[in-house]
Amino acid sequence: MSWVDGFAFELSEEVQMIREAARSFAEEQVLPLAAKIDQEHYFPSELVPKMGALGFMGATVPSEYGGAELSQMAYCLIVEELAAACASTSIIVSAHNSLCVSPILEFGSEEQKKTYLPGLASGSKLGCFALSEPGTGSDAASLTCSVTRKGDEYIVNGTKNWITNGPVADVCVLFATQDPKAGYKGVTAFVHDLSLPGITRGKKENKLGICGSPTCSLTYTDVKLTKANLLGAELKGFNVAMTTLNGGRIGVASQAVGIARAALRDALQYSKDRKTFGKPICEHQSIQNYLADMIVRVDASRYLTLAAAKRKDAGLNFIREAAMAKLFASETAVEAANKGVQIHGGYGYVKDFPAERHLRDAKITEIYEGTSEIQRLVIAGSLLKE
Ligand code: COS
Repeated sequence: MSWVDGFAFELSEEVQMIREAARSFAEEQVLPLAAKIDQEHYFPSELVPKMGALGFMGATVPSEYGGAELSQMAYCLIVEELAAACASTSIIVSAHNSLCVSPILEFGSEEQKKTYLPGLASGSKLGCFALSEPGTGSDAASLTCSVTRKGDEYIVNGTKNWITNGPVADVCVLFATQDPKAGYKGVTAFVHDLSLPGITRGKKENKLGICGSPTCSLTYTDVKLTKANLLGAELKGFNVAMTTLNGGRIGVASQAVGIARAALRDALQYSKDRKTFGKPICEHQSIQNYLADMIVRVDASRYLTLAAAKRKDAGLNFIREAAMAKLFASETAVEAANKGVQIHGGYGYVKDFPAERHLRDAKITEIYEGTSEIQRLVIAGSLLKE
């Protein structure tokens, strides 16, 4: 077993096979595209159907809806493998699965599952999640995007922000408020096609990292939805959002583990190739200290992440564990990527080497699907409740 696998958990034969398949795909088909994806802000559309065929786009979806019916643990390992090759590709998959497919699976009617899941699971359709707004991020209950019921129709007006996959998505899980004064008790969730009249996509955001994962705003102007679009019950949308984000945080934690692993992989190789003072820099103690700190945190992050996934698979409460995994893994990704740049010296600061990309890619994991500050609130809140 190599350091890349880590020591955490005995994996079933099936999960090991899935990890191997994901690793082969990531190394052979994703890694060679990673620099182009980053530098040209290139959305790797050719990878999506391939990942659909491998079961990555409907990882936990039951086979009756065209999915791969995998465990959360297997899903986490797929996201980690993809992230170790290309962080952009991993979040395209993770946002699609965790934030669009999962709430449809968990809260959707039979009709909605039949309508949306087969296309999403095959990769012929891409999903997104519209919760944040220009003035609403961490304070997720203070939505201003409004929904008004008129007979059997729901009319939506407002703007949603930071929509991962937004520029290319086909299906959206949307949150809007029926009563802004009611806070979280006014929120209703919907699932709908993005081809509906009245929806406009904003400009593609020019981001620091994960540059191949396209992000935009979505503006709704008198968009007509019906009961068929209601995801869960009216006014129960905040629960849909929070439940979805609890799961999403395990996905982001897996992405962060993958990025940290990539930073270590590249720094380790560089430290063997680069010589100073007459020997490879990996023979200097200061570099060894960095490498040791990196692997400890990578393994610990994976351990926390798979522990949260295991609890989810077992049907146990995993809110605190998911927040802990995301918090620790995302801070690990930033720290490992930063050390990776330091080990590369000047070569870490230029785009000829992937070290600087890992640092730019890592930063977002401390921000999206709940900032580190929000994760600490969730963790402390759960302690105080006990
Ligand atoms: N999982 C399930 N339910 C949750 C929850 C969680 N993690 N956090 C809160 N809830 C429930 C509470 O139990 C409560 O429901 P009941 O009244 O039925 O018990 C309800 O939600 C409101 O809880 P609370 O009053 O704590 O909500 P707040 O408005 O204070 O918000 C935080 C709580 C800050 C934790 C929440 O807004 C949050 O997670 N914000 C981050 C949002 C985010 O991740 N945005 C990124 C978007 S994706 S890029």
